[in-house]
Amino acid sequence: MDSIVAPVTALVPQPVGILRLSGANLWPRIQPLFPESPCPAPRKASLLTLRTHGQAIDSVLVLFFPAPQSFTGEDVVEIHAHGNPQNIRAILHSIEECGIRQAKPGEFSLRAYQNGKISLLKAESLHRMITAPTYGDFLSAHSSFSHPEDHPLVTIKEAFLDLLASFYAFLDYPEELTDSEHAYSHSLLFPKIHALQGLSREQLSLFRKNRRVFSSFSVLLAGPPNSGKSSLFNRLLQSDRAIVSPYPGTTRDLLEGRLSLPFGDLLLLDSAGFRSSNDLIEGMGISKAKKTIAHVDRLLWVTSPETLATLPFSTRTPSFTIWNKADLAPHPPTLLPDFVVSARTRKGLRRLLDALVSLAEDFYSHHTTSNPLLDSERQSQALSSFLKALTQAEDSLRSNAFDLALSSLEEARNLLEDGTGMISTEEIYDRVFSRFCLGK
Ligand SMILES: Nc1nc2c(ncn2[C@@H]2O[C@H](COP(=O)(O)OP(=O)(O)OP(=O)(O)O)[C@@H](O)[C@H]2O)c(=O)[nH]1
Ligand SMILES: [Mg+2]
Repeated sequence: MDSIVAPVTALVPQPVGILRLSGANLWPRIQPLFPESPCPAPRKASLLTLRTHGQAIDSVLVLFFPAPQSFTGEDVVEIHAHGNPQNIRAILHSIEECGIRQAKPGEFSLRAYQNGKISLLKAESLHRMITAPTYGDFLSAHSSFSHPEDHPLVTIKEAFLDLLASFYAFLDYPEELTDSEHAYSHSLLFPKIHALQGLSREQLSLFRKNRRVFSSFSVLLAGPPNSGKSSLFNRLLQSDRAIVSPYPGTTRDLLEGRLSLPFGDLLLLDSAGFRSSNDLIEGMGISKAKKTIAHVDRLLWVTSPETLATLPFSTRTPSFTIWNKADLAPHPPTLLPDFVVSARTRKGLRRLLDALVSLAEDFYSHHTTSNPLLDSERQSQALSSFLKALTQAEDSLRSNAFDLALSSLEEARNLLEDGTGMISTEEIYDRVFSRFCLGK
């Protein structure tokens, strides 16, 4: 396999930028970059001068993990350089000149999997650990990563193997068994099947509950045009992100901004004002805003003295009514708003923000679990198909069609093995690793 390299850290200005390399017999390949240094001692940081065509370009920390005691199972080198993105690009280029190609996303993890360093389930837990939107999700992924034996698919597989063993024993019963003994062992299979179905359904529903359009706590500003949604969006984010103008219909697309809070992000969304419009693009924005309402954790329905209106349809999304432009009229004539604010004078904004922050805190403390969960859509699909095959086996067993039951159980077994990582095809990269970030 050829040697690969990728930046592990983002290419943005920062104190340190890290490059990771993996391959067989790696040090001799990159030796030209460190002409005066011998191969660094394994797993010890060495401060070296990195040279391109003999010219010193940076002082870097180098870590060498010889095969097989490395993440990928091959020789791995990490170079910690000064994090200017231009510097990292230049070092990357010098490494490529040594005949080392840039890695594809997830290629390091793919090699770790191919070299038996991690199982497929562990690889997916690792991916979930890196991308987890909340600390609770991170802990859940971490617990699957460090205790793969507790992974829901492994627990289900154990219970399934027990069922399979009982089924084979039932099929093999000697002739001399009485009918009642036979019926007894037949009936023993059903509780096992039901327990497995319960376990699988529970995991599938937990996975669905955890799968959200917006992974962070999300708040949508919606309302009639010109009510001051974008002005509030900017004020809450303390940055001039959205265009504000006196012309109704200014905002078209959904705009996203984030407030980083100690327990997780608060995702704030600004949207197009609701009205009937003949403008194609504005209409698209309005329909996007309407669809988004169902996917957010909280709706802020913003009205103002010039644009008093109520939400034109009902929704299950909890909402606050905001009376904006209180500097023009301190009290709405009809509705009783949850918050009276003025984006212009900042009146009432602190109270609104405090309320949102406390909702976000509540969300992050309740909506996260550190219990092991399924890690990916792929696992969830495998488990759904397994459940179907299991239910088919149950039906066949009820009508004493044992051959059919056997073939459904064999199918269920294959599906579960697929889910836990016995995938036998090259599809594996496309299905699992290509979603990983670069350098992982
Ligand atoms: N007096 C007053 N004017 C405001 C206030 N908030 C916003 N405005 C003004 O109202 C106008 C519309 O503000 P926007 O923030 O663009 O309103 P919007 O709801 O985003 O409008 P659309 O994007 O068109 O739906 C601008 O001229 C703002 O300066 C406020 O609290 N008081
Ligand atoms: Mg706007």
